Amino acid sequence: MPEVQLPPTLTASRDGDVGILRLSRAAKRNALDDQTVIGLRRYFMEVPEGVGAVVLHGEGEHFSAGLDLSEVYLSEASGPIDIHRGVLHSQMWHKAFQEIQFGRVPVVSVLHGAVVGGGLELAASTHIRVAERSAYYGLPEGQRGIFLGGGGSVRIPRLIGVHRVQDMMLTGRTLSAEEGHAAGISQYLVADGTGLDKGIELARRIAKNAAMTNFAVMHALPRIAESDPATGFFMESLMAAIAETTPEAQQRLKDFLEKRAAKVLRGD
Ligand code: 1HE
Repeated sequence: MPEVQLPPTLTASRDGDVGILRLSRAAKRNALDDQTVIGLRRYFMEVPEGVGAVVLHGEGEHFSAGLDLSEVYLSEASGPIDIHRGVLHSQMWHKAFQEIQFGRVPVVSVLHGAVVGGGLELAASTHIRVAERSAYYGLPEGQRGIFLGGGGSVRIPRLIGVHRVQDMMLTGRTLSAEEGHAAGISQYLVADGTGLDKGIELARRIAKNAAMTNFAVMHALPRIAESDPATGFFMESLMAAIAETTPEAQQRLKDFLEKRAAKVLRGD
């Protein structure tokens, strides 16, 4: 029973402290129409109480075919070309994906089949990407005559470099799951059909972390990484002081020192 009002193209469920959100528009290869993008924003703004991490995955053979092209095709009924409307449309995506990247809890995406255009932009806004071997990545905007619009120009080059994004967009080149993994898209590469279990396993681990550490990793780390070093070192020292003085950190430190906490072992 979804606790958040969602469109029929999204299905929410729960496994303990892990929220699971499924793109549920397989007939259209999980193409992202406006109601789905707005629904994504709403879900991540209202992540149910008690959920410590979310897994995002797609129904059917593909994670997502990207932007629903029928919504940007301007038929005669759509009225005159309106640049302002285009900007607002892109900004609607930005707001939704910001809510994922800088939201309440870390998000693990599970990728399979086509992860293209806006689908790759969506994946890039999540924190951990688990790719099944069937996954492949493409940015067919060049072929469609359009451009990235869901924050991909900002996020995807940070994952794989401007040169690879230019190659994919200019030549239509797709990357296989293995190529994408080597380039930096996915942190995990798993067998077909095992991605969701892996994603849930990772999300369970994430949900067990101290909430302040997860917050710092989501909100402080990326900003520190992009700051000039002097500002970054100072922001890091502040974040470290905030985290270590929380009661939860103190309890966890005590548990370790009194031999009640797990050690860090090879293969963890
Ligand atoms: C769609 C879309 C879509 C499928 N918008 N309707 N994205 C693309 O350019 C990718 C376009 N899609 C494809 O290349 C293929 O559909 C797939 C490789 C993903 C899957 O192929 P396949 O053979 O399994 O499915 P299909 O027969 O092509 O599609 C099934 C239906 O989904 C069909 O509709 P139907 O009514 O004829 O059954 C397709 O029209 C529909 N469909 N993809 C609308 N994308 C914020 S800016 C982001 C910019 C971008 O994302 S650009 C990339 C857009």
